Amino acid sequence: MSPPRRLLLVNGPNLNLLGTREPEIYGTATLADVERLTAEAAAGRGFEVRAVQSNHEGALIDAIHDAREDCSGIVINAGGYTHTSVALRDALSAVSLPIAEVHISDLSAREPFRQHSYIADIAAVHVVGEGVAGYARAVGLLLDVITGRADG
Ligand code: CA2
Repeated sequence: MSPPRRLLLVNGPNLNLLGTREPEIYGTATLADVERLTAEAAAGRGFEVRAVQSNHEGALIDAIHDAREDCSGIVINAGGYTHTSVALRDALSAVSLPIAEVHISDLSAREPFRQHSYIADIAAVHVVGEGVAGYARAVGLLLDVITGRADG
């Protein structure tokens, strides 16, 4: 059976507030904009996207587990859980799907507590500090990994 032509897009806590606060850090695009541009990037390569956002760690973990059934990869901005959650990392590790880690802001230029990611070393793709456009680039790079394209 051929692998599913579907990606899971995961946005973690507080990303539902995108476009409403802190535009100097996160820009003015909304979560709906992010989900649309991600879906468009995937559609250009013949893939669809299932998008989930939650402020609850367990809901994110459940969505990641479900991806095992019908997705070929995961694009994730885990928000603050990036820097705290071993449980989210374990879920990502358990499903054995290729992962693209995205962050809207440039973590290297921010507070020390944002410098460590529990996801970074298990992700095949990292796109950080490119604003919401980074989600589209992450989709392209992840699909290169999934479809075996040599160098994008
Ligand atoms: O830069 C990113 O994408 C982050 O993952 C965003 C997280 C932050 O905890 C990470 O360190 C970096 C926070 C998302 C909060 O989003 C907001 C959006 C609008 C207003 C307030 C928060």
